[in-house]
Amino acid sequence: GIAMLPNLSMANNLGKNSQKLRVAVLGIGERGIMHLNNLIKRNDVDVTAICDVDKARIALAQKNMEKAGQKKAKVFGKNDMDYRNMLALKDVDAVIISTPWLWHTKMAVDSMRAGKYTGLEVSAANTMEECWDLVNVHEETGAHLMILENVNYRQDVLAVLNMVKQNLFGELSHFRCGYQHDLRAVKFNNGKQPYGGGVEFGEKGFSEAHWRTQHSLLRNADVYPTHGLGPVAVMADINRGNRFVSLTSHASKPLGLHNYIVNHPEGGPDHPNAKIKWKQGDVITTTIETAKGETIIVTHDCNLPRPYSLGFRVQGVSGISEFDYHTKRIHIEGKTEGHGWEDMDNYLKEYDHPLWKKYGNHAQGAGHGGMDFFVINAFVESAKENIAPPMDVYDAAAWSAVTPLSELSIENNGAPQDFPDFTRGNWIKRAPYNWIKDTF
Ligand code: A2G
Repeated sequence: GIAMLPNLSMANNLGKNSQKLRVAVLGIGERGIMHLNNLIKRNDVDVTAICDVDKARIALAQKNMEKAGQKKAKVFGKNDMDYRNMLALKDVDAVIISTPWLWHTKMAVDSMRAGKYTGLEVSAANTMEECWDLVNVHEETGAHLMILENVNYRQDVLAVLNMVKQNLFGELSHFRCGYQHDLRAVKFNNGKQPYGGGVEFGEKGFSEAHWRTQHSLLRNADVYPTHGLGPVAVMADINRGNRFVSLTSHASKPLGLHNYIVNHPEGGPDHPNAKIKWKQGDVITTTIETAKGETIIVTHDCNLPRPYSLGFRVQGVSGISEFDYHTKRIHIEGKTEGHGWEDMDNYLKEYDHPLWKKYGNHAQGAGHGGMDFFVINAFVESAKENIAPPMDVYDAAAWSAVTPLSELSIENNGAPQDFPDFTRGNWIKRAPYNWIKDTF
């Protein structure tokens, strides 16, 4: 544990009695175990409680904690509602929630009501009512909520944010982003392992196929907007001098999931799942307008064969950048020669974010190319001081609101839908979080 963190001076910000932050981990699936593994490496955190209804996942968590030399955590999960008994514990300061989407808001609301500093996985909320629940309960209780959007900490994303803050692109005008990830082998498996091997889901599916696939069956909406939109929202100062005003959304027809079932060796045209009519269109395109007059095109593309890409584009009066894992290119007026693209490597080096300069090497092992370290680091550091996190409840609500609003727009032939102002007018005077620093 401690030896792996040579350059971290943890514990210098702790409360008066220099206690460690006592964290409960709620949900220990594929995501929760990654958070647990990162938490137990830190010397400023004690994981005091864990909760999952699956005994095998509890056993895995206990094994990892023992290996890391951690004290035994209290165990919860004897039924679906046992998490509330965990939230009642006095020796829990903060809670990390990585559960199926339909549990997110319920659990986050209960956690804030129990006075816990709450970290909530993406996407935060499924309906407009849930978006408001998060905001209302935060305001009632004063308990903070951080949306755990790891992509906001991706190295290229933070470098481009640095470019934005240093005005490289000039006044901003347009963004593109999205979640473009072939999830067919995530949505279907054989009930034995998390990824692939069959065309089962729901009761017969394992891990995400057990609960996530249902959303493609029942909703024609961008059900997963935050990996793309989170980073763009921060670049555009959303909820802090700017806000999402309205959106329109369109969906292509649903072909991908049916096609996958029919062509899979474990499926075929006579497989019962081949009869299913999927509701979610394969490519969902949403255009958001902001108060400052920018537009943002958000794409949800998860049911067709394709390489992974969040498809970022940042454009302003002085230039443009398009970047994802495969392509990174830029054109800056007065800097880039000619009318073509310039490779972005030099810019990414020059504008590398202070956090990545400081912790980049250490973060590499943390998952998703390192960004998982930074999102947990920001959560822990904010929770230790009990201050508003970098990505707060208003961000969670505004980013997640794309799901119900895109659904309404698609249902109404692309009719515009207004975003509520979750900040109740305060977006005008809320100062942007200082993202360009080397702490969190
Ligand atoms: O695929 C990726 O890891 C996603 N994360 C995650 O959110 C989830 O959808 C997963 C599916 O198993 C990113 O794209 C950053």
